[in-house]
Amino acid sequence: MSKLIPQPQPTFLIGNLKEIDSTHGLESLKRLHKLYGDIYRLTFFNKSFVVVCSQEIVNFVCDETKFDKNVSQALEELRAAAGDGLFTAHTSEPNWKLAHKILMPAFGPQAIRDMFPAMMDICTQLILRWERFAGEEIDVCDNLTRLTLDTIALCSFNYRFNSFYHNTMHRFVDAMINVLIESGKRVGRFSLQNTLMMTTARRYKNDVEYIHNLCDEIVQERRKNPNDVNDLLNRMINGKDPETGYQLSDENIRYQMFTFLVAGHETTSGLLSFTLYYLLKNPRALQKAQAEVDLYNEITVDTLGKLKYIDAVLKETLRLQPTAPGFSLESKIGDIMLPGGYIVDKDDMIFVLLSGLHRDPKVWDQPEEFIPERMLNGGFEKLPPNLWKPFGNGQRACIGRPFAWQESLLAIALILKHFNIEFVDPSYDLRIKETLTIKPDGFKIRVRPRQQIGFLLNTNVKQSEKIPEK
Ligand code: FDE
Repeated sequence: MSKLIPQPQPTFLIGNLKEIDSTHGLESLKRLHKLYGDIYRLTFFNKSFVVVCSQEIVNFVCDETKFDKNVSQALEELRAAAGDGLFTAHTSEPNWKLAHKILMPAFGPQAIRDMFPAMMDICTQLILRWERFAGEEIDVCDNLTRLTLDTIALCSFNYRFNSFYHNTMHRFVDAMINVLIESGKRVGRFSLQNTLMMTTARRYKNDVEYIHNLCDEIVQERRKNPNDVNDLLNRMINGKDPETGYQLSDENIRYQMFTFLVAGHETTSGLLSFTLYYLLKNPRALQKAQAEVDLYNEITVDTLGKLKYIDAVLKETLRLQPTAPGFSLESKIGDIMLPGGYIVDKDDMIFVLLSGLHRDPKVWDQPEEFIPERMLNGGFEKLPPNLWKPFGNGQRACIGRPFAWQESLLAIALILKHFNIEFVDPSYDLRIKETLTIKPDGFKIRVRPRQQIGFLLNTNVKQSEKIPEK
């Protein structure tokens, strides 16, 4: 027996648009999850979308023989800047497969290890800056966004934004944020409205152009001064499909660069910010994480693999705050019945709401609590499948996962090794800022250097090793 998917009462023409707060869309979806349960339908204008929140249903839709990534309307809008780059491409577009094949090896284990020195370079800039700001207020997201943006640009394109050396963020960041926010807003407007809002439309166009020009400049520079480094940019420029010999076009390279700069820093900066937030809210976890880094005098690429507790902290943070808050799917085989007897058809966009999945009380014990221990020793891998999906699903899952992981382990390890951290406002309660991704809003900390600091200036002498004064 099939059942009707619950839906709030739609309004003529705009459907359920009024249910969604335009700056806190995710909060609206969470609210509707509480009201309507693990599956509900929303219609916007003439589009229908089905939000799924339980492990049982998500597990079903993660079957790639039946479902594929859906390029949602928000992603469709983003194609003005990201075109058929990996993130915004339909799986059926030839450029998705081509780029996937050519670029995958750039994120393989050896390639990621080779990026360690560049990651360390940028992370060291953060540590030095925080040392100078000891005791002062630090805006966490701002600093960590500088870190992740500079890291992806240096590792992938050997380009330096030098964000830590400027007061304001690079113009690229403003342009990018504007493009992300505006792409989101365009979804909630009639297309005529989008055309009529001329100032907004002009700014959008200028920002996209600025981003593309910057990408083109980086490519031209590399073509003028080629090197044999095995980085992402060289793969984009020189990589060939081994079977067909096809290469990425100049236009597609530009789209991929924008894609990697965006996907490679927004989500990771959110992850690191939420991690510090949860550590501060859970002093015992903070203590354990700090004790773990203190086992090592130096943080090398090999140390990172041994930081099992911090690894668990990152995983648990992504469970509670998946910084890419969901992903979209569609049926490949027409009408299909989901567990519970609900039928979706081929035009329904299915949205996996990760805040629902990651807190599904049927599969997670104490789902609202931050308990990194549950992620230790294979943790959730022993639980039912597809209950933790912060990196998406299957062949369309995140290509940057190992990159983001190494970068995050390194950042958290270095921060905890060198500083004691505290809230500026101990009563701070999590507020969430949404663009396409989520970040803590207004989260500030103070840092105090710990005694053994000084490695950067090569004065790596522990207190106990100092020559005693007579
Ligand atoms: C992807 C991704 C995803 C899926 C989406 C859909 O499905 O729609 C997700 C969920 C994600 N991703 C998430 C994340 C998180 C973090 C932290 C990250 N992510 C990071 C990163 C870094 C980098 C570089 C990246 N990332 C990138 C990327 C890309 C390119 C993509 C697309 C892929 C394909 O092919 O599709 C993604 N990412 Fe991420």
